[in-house]
Amino acid sequence: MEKKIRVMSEKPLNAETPIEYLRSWITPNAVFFKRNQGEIMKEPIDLSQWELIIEGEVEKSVRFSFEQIIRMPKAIVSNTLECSGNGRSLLEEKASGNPWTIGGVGNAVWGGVWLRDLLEKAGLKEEAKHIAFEGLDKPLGSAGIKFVRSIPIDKAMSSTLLAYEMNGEPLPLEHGYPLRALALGWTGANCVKWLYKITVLDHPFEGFYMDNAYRVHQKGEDPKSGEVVKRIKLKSIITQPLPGETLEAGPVTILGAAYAGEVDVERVEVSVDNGKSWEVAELIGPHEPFGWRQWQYVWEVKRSGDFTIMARATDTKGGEQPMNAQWNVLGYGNNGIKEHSITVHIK
Ligand SMILES: Nc1nc2c(c(=O)[nH]1)N[C@H]1C(S)=C(S)[C@@H](COP(=O)(O)O)O[C@H]1N2
Ligand SMILES: [Mo]
Repeated sequence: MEKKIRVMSEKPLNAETPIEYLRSWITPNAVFFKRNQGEIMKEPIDLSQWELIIEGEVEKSVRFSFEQIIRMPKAIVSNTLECSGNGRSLLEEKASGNPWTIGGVGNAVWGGVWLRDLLEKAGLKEEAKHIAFEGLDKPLGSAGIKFVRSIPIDKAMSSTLLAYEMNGEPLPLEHGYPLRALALGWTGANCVKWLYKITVLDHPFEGFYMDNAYRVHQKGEDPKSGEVVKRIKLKSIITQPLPGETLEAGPVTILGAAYAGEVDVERVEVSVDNGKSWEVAELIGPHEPFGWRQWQYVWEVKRSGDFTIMARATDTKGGEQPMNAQWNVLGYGNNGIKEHSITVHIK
């Protein structure tokens, strides 16, 4: 059976993973969500034409061919990637942007090199504070603004991967072939695809995608005054049953995924009575840093009717998922328990 993704827009390509495919620890590349601001090249770039440039506040500018990169020590890590706007359409008060439900997230095993290994080859100057990434995609729209993003030096040196492999395949074209940044545990906006230039700066990069988009702000506030989206927030999603599904009474295995970005998920609890009582779910499947946890809870349903199911996660640092999301103009970081609840009908 051909795997189908839910396309929200073709140009640029924005598509989310259908809920059924979020039940696996690994999200298959074919249905892994795709989020783009610009136009993707039609053909993968010829690797002999590709180079990675590192310049700016460095001792010496350096260039790496793809061959040089794959000869370097390899890192293999799991990482759950989530778009900052994931869950936006579930907010009670509408927020502008792509109408993601819960499928603007996926977990993959990535192969690549640590960004710090490359930065060390260039040699960082004392002024080095932020690392800006630029990709080869073409901007859409008359303003012609490129998707350039920067991350703080600490994140770049501690836990940022440059990935050339995704779930055992060369990085697919839509996901940034041949190389992408992955600020592990941070939202997708910090993970520039089709990477070709890294600029070391003494300040955060200034531009539309840093100062206007990807800022958490309220109506009437200057976007610039809002916080930049960085860490993925603690969240639990329900992946089985589907919202609105009709089921027979008897045992029902409720499945879901919980993730906390840089932090580990400690516990997931489930309520089948709209939040009145809670039971602990079982965490199942692989357990890796930056990767999500799959969980299950077997619900013994004895009577018919409509039931609202909720899941709530706790992280190992004592963080708890909020009952309701904090609304903001662009609907970023929706991790509300209520917003992610589902209702099912028992026959
Ligand atoms: N060059 C480039 N990188 C980009 C983007 C983009 O538009 N251009 N979109 C970002 C956003 S907002 C997200 S959520 C992730 C999505 O990654 P994916 O399409 O591989 O799932 O890529 C990020 N990297
Ligand atoms: Mo995103």
